[in-house]
Amino acid sequence: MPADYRFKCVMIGDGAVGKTALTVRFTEGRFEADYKRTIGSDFAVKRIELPDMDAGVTLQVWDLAGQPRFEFVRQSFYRGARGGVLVYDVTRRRTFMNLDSWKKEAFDALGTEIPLVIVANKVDLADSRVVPTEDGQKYADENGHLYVESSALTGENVEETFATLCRNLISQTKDSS
Ligand code: G3D
Ligand code: MG
Repeated sequence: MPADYRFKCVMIGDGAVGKTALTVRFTEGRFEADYKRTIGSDFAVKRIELPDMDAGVTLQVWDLAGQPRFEFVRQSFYRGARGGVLVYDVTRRRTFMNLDSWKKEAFDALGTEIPLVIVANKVDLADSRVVPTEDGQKYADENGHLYVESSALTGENVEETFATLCRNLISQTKDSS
């Protein structure tokens, strides 16, 4: 019988990089042009089957509506997270420069480091892209993170982002047991 896992992961990164779009695309299989009504404050759930690992994962994906203004909101957002999806927008270099501060916030709140997938989102906007693949890949390699290029708009690599994270979390769980 396949092994069964449950993980919580958090979507982090600057505003408007596509955290909600990726979450909705992944958990509901669709893209909405207008995200004024975002996923409230808690989480969406999605089941992922990973036949290659003989495993299935029930993944809780936590996404924040707006920026967390209060410490207690931040604490409950991060509490129990086993992995993170750290997103930037390839058309805005600032969002790439801010990756370190998001990492720090997450690791500080958790009191420990967790596996992260660095996601270069909006690759469909090829003409306005300013952060090349090499930069994102280099950042991920140097910091020991995974790296995926995605588009919530086309759906490119969205499943892969979460599957990659789950594979990593499963390996880590196996290592420590
Ligand atoms: P956030 O949750 O990180 O704040 P959102 O970001 O998911 O709300 O996305 C911010 C804006 O970027 C939205 O546009 C959304 O449609 C757009 N977006 C998200 N992902 C992609 C993508 O992969 N490609 C493109 N082209 N656009 C994307 P609006 O206009 O609704 O503000
Ligand atoms: Mg959002």
